[in-house]
Amino acid sequence: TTTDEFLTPPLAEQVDAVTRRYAEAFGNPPQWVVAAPGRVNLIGEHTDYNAGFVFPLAIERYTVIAAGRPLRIAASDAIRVHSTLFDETAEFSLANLEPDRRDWTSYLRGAFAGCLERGLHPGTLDLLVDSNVPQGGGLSSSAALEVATATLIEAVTGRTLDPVDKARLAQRAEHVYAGMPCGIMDQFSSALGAAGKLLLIDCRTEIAELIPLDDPAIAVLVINSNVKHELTGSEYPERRAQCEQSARLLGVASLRDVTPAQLEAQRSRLDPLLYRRAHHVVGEIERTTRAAAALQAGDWPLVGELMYASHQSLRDDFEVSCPELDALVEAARDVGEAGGVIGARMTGGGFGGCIVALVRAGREREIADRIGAAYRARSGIEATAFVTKPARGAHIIKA
Ligand code: GAF
Repeated sequence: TTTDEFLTPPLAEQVDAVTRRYAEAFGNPPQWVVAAPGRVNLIGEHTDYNAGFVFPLAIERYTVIAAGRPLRIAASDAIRVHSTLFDETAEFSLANLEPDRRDWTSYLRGAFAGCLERGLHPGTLDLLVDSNVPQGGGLSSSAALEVATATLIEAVTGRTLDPVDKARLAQRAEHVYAGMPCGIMDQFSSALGAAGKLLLIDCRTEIAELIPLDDPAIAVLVINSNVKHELTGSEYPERRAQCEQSARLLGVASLRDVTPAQLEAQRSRLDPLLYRRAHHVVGEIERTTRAAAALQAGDWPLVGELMYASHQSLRDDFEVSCPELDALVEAARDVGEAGGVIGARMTGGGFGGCIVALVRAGREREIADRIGAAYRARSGIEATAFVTKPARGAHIIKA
């Protein structure tokens, strides 16, 4: 496997680089610097918009934004933003935050709009945005950008948003400005992530239980298939609609309200396709709470089994996997417990992106290499991999 910065560079280094680049781009040092992470989901996929449980962690990969007041004469509501990713500078006005889905500044504009609605008025700013969250890899680079923007506005205005409300604001930006009807998991993880902790989020109450993942013998390995099938755009809303329709036919507010036994008893109310969709969701919600309990008990074989079962269900019942993700998970399974792999599954929305594997610490590189070699032989594609610990959520670095 090509190890793409297998060990993530410390956030402090990224912040130094961003601070220097801000000064180069805008002529003075930044006044404010903030960071918000991406996330990887250990288990609980396509359950968030069904009011179910998810079990993600924020990762040590951050979107960092540096900001200051413009040196030049600028309109009082002008926002100028430079992206290190696109090496591009764009400008927009706080007086006109209409959604334009083709524009990369949409995520920022959506977060600005949400903050203005809540009475946070930052005024004119120069921004420099940098990120080492892989783009398009299903690791919530867009949520990191939305949450980082809202955090920056908190820093500038000296106001604090309730972190769950900040996640909702960022989720709404995704809905309205990116046209993606996502659940709350990604923005919640970025806003509320905690070092050394997984978040068992109850998406109905929007309350998270922090569960330690600090066993030094266990590591989280993320492997990127480096493919992204352009299906997510149409398939995600379709899956969401199918879940809602299933809930209606079963006479409940959401699939969270159905147990596996109830689903079996009422199977005849759903056509075979809707049954499979509901079967995934109802089973996945149960797997997620079981995995959280197993992880706390240190029952690693059970955690692994539940991860593989989750993948299979996403592949066969929910149909959001793809041959590349299946190949990576199979390769992980072939390495197996004897080779140090506890469990693996696709993570995020699907149709490409990453798998997450829980592995024995100290063997991460060897495992990534073996999985990468098998994947290359099968697909001809180079995977990229990195290890991460559960990371701290969005925070202000300089104010
Ligand atoms: C995407 C969405 F943004 C999340 O809300 C979640 O539904 C996930 O897919 C699937 O679990 O990341």
